Amino acid sequence: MKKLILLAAIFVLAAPPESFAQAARRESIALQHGAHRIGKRADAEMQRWREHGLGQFIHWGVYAIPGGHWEGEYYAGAAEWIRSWSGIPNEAYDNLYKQFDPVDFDARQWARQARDMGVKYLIFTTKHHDGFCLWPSRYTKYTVAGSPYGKDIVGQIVDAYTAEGIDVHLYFSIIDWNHRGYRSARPETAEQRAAYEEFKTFTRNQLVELLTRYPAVKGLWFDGSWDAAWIAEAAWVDALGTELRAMHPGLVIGSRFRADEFGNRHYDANGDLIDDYDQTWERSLPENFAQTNGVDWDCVMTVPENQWGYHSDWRGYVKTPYDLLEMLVRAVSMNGNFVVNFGPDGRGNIRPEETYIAAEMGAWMRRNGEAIYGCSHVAQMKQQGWGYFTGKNTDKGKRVYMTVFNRPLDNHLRVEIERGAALPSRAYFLDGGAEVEFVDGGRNKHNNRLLRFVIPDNFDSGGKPFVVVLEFDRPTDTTDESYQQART
Ligand code: H79
Repeated sequence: MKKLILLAAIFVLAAPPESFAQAARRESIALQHGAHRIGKRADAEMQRWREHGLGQFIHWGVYAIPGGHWEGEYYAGAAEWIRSWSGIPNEAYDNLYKQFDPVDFDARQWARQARDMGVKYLIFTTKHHDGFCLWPSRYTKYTVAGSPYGKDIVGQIVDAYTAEGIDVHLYFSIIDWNHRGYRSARPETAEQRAAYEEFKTFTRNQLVELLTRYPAVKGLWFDGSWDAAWIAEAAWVDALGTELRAMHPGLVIGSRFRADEFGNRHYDANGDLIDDYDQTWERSLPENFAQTNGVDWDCVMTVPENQWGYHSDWRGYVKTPYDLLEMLVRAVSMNGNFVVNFGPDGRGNIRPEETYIAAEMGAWMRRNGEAIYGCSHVAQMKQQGWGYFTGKNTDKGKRVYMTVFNRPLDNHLRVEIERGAALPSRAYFLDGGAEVEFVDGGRNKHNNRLLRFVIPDNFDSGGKPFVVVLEFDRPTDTTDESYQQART
């Protein structure tokens, strides 16, 4: 018996399984340009980002002028990609900026609409793959300064959104079809190498310029970093990131900026997330919480199937406000931010579909936003078919929000609470505050507690998702792992 206890003690002292796995993994490859931090950022700026829940993306540039058409021909790709289409000569596209004159553009109106939608941060395209700059960059003539419009658009956006209390993050594509030194494939000849060096310097100068001109911005959202030429510059890109962070403390950068020295993107050779949040979820959501790897992440989503810039003729399924709210709550229930894309037209108008979405989502967020902002994953409740759990800690315990998208026919919202976890003391509708009765449904074979929350027959949410709040008087301090065990 003594021997057994001794053995057990040695085992426990020697290595708790998790940290052992991590240590072993960390030792396996010493990386120069992998993740520079293990685990989540713990500072106030990152916490602020994490609590946003809902964001807005805006794709705007000269591609909004053709709007997915050229000389009467329909372009079936994403509107912001139209320059790459064989149906349009590059030279014709590269001269479109001479017509860029969005007379209806009103940054303050956009910002007010975003505020009323409940958006907490904006990601704005400073420069997409075509290379056209929406700020008057010193480093190229291909900017808004050379257009009939003439004025700085990025500056107006940063000021207007910041004034509405909305954080601004700058989208920047490292693809630049307008720069002679840009290339996707690795440079091979000396000439190509020299040209690419010029492009690198240009890119660095523009990023430094953006952070210098717009000190209010909170982060950079990179795109295009899958290029082999960029991946091969891992050490240089890493140094650039260090430089940008040093000049702008608190800067938030996602995983789509740089690769490690082995060409791994998003997650380095040791499996650790590169930079501050996982940026892989473009137009899709993780299928479950386990798929998120427990890191911070965002999901950027188009309203139609795959159009970011303005396309005058959307084909295929167009999402409803209900769809987008469902995705938003699902994202937050898995610790993600959800970012809805808008593609204003060439005159500077937000299209009617997006105006409708902003109004509908905003109306819902005004009444139910508490279930989104500052909320995170709830580990001790099992996902149910009626909707999603989100939660946050309170002074004395915890509040869990159940957002219902599929109201069960028998009006019973079934809940399974992990054994050992706290039980709620009361429940109420978030909108209006009416009490919601609940009954004890006993325990299941895993010894988890079953509860049923009873929606009154005459309750009418007007066809909209609704939220039931559960108040817990003590913290529900269980872990994902223990719930996992409870289910096996
Ligand atoms: O700005 C929007 C899109 O225009 C942009 N990102 C969003 C936010 C975007 N650019 N490209 N893509 C999205 C996807 C492109 C994938 C491809 Fe590829 C690039 C297909 C071929 C080259 C990925 C990289 C797959 C193969 C290489």
